[in-house]
Amino acid sequence: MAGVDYLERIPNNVNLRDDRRLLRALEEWQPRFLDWWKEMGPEGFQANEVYLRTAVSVDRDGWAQFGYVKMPEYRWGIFLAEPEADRRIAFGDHLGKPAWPEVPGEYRGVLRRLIVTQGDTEPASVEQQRHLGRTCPSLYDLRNLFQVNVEEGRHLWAMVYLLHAYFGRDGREEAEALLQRRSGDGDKPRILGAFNERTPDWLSFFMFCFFTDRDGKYQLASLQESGFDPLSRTCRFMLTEEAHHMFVGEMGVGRIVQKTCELMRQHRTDDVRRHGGIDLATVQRYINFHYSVSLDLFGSEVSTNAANAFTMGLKGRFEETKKDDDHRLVDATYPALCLEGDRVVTRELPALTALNERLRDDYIADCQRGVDRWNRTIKEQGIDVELRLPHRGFHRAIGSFGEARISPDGRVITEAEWDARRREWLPTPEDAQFVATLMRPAVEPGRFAGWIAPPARGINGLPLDHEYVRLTRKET
Ligand code: BYC
Repeated sequence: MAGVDYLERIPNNVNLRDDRRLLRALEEWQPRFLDWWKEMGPEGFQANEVYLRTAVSVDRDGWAQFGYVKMPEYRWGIFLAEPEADRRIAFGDHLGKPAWPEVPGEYRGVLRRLIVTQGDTEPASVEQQRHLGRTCPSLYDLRNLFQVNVEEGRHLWAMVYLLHAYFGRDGREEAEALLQRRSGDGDKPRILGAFNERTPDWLSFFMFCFFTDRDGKYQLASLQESGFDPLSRTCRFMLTEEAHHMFVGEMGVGRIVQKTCELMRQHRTDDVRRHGGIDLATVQRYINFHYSVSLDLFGSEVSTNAANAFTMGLKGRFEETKKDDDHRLVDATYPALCLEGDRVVTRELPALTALNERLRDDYIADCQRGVDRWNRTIKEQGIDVELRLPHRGFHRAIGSFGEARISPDGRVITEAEWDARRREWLPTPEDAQFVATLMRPAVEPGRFAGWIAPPARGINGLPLDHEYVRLTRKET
């Protein structure tokens, strides 16, 4: 095992016991984290045993151990991937120099901002999802929700460790503030837009895991390239956990689509609402919403922040080390879709300032692969409908498209057309009300709500009717 110390109050593989000052600071933060978890984490179920996986090693194989845990007793801790011997900075002005074990003084502010922005999303998502347990479609799904939640909690720990260990007093203050902001709060909202939206039902939850957690994958993959080695190592390990969250999203939506298609065939109708299913038109509107707010998370098409973070060696591109260019991009260009008057055109932008757009392109291609798999499910059922990602300019708030109205098929449209058609394109209050009527808990082992198909297999080789969350004990 790669040295995770579980005997300590804070499990870790960073020799915390040898740094008394840091240990004390984190031990002071720990009860405040637990207070936040109890106040803002999953509502109810805190006294129930949940079949969770816990990290016991950062090795590629077998880092996870499965067992029943009450969520407040989950072993949140600090796990960094193993250091790479003689790791070098792979891009920007410091290309080829040894990776930094400490924060370079001149980049302190920029680096802290990146870490705080990343850290802020983690508790935000737990807050957004806190009421979902009450309406779970099965014990299997309930357990997956809680697994995602505790791991987002651990990702908060990962960023808080960096703030405490490397940013002194400012870092400690930022770590406090991460527990003070609240998703959707008018006075102290979370930093990024999508993390202040509501996740009121399980369709939204699965969409969030598919689209918004996938932004996490691409942002973490870019931060994993960082010249600041502790950030790189922590992101490398976080990415192994992130994969499960996207799996939950893709399978969740896929299982809804599967069930919808079964109902369409059985009743020979598209209107499966009458039969307790979620019609594909509604699924499409939820895709349109969650995809567009997640696209905003990549920032503007042209960004000097992104250019600076790259040039400074703090945030690279997705799979930076696999690219065979000069990794400096000073003279390079990158084609990007932009709004010019009332037309959407492709322009060659300076590659450095177009880094957000490039990452968004990687993300879009990845989303498309998932949508293709959902469409295969539909086709296998002999149904002639295709789910689609809307145009990247649709329903955007950040970047040049934020200034115009774009239809899902990429036309610049008038405000009047937008008003007339937005109900076709985005979830309506009636959609949300309908979906809410389906949200009735299915909590008997092996039972699944009528709007979602069971998964192909259970967790860790266990059967589908396993009691993944023990509800025998009274909820708190
Ligand atoms: N909402 O230069 P620009 C995850 C601000 S998800 C509100 O275009 P930049 C997870 C921006 O801050 C991954 N504000 O943007 C998923 C800037 O403000 P200032 C989270 C926004 O800096 C599910 C201004 O607009 N990680 O892990 O190039 C569950 C101009 O912006 C938004 C990260 O995001 C927005 N959507 O890029 C749990 C990585 N977008 O400077 C977890 C760290 C932009 O004018 N963050 N703004 O005050 C970053 O790399 C960058 O900050 C961003 C923005 C990519 C977010």
